[in-house]
Amino acid sequence: MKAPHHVPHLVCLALLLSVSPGSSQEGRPAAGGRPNVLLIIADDLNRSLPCYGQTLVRTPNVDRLAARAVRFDRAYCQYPVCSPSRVSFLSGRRPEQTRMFGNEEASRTPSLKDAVFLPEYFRQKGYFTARVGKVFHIGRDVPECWDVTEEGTPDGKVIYQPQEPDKLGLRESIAQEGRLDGDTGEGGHWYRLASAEEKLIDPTTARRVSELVEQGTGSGKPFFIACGFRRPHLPWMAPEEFFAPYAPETLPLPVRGDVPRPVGPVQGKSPAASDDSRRAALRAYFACISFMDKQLGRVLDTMDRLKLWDNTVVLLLGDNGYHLGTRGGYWGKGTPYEESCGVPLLIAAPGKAKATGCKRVVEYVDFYPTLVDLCGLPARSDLEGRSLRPLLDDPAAPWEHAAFSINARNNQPYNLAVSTERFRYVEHADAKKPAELYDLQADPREWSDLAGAPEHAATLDALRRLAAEHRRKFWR
Ligand SMILES: [Ca+2]
Repeated sequence: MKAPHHVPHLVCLALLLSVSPGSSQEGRPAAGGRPNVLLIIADDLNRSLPCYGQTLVRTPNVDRLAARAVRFDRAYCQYPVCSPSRVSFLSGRRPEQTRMFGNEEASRTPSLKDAVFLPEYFRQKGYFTARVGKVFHIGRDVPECWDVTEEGTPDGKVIYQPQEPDKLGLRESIAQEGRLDGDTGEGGHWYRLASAEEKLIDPTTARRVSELVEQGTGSGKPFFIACGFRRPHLPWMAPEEFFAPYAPETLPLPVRGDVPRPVGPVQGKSPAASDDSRRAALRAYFACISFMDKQLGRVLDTMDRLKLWDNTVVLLLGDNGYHLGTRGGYWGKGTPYEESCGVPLLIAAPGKAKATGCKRVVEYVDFYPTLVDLCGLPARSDLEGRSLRPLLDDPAAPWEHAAFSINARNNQPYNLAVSTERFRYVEHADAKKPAELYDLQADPREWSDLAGAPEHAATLDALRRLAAEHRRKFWR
């Protein structure tokens, strides 16, 4: 090794000027000035929000965030089920690459053995990282991503969904319960609670996230904090006050549309849920959105109190969409259609556009490169997706990209959906099932399949080629 006095003077000077103490090594505190990241995931939240036009639902805190954010009107998850969606956007790879097609496997699948997850990368680059609640799927956390990792449950233990009222000691608090009658998808069981808000998981999650945001702010490092709310995922459970604004008789019955019930992960036999039952289910889903919204408000209050908006990127998203009976009577997720793959996404970033919508088609695999870009970390070459920075600067910027979403059967990709600004193309691995084409502008519920319409033959052909290109690249 050369002695320092043998190094040319110019190089020494350059080194001195460009390297500040503590910033030159992996794992050391990042250089100052990097923004924080607050990633907020609401489980099974679809676009039933006032900022997306569903004005029956009350979400003052989502509204408040939307006033600071770009609202993406055409954002798509890559797989419309919890764990495959989350593992995809947290790894920056498509489900065909992660090979995560269900909720049963560990999040670091064999295909992700060498992958660096999004929060893991931020941690490596000197961020204080923490998660509370359902970020990876329940019980499928990746501990190496986090400095602090907590379930967000009142007793800190892992609690899966279906047993929640009993596991939380809430059996006595149930004022009313019900279930979507008829076998219409995932079942739709709901609980109206007489009280006990503070015994629920999401308030605990919000409180701990707020504390960790404060801790992160005082840590001397930028923070990456992920907040995973359970609601509005099933069981639809919330205190009475959140049901009260939604009188059943004021809720419009979901129109089923003259289309076959789509094939989701849960197979139904009879679409014949009663009107009362469907109204009760809709009410419970809306109540759970409002309940989640209140918890979101606690986190946003902390952002206000600590004056963090000027140096924090905030994302709010649903991990997948949710059908509410408007496609052939189906309630649930997992299908290749708009209400299942289309998701709400708000991004509030310092110095970027706010209180506006963006009609460009974006994908959840875009999160990873976007956050790396906005936070000034070294770009990675092993990621899918692209930085959304141009759209955060100008939501109307040119953007010629489609979104690809899949589901799988027997551990192999099955449906492939391609979304463009105007159309959705759906293909089935089963060659006997013809491809479908929908005009989302004229027919947002996708009730009218245009695949056989001569005037759309060129569109169908173009989308078929896009799908084939995608399959060639990613399906095996
Ligand atoms: Ca979900």
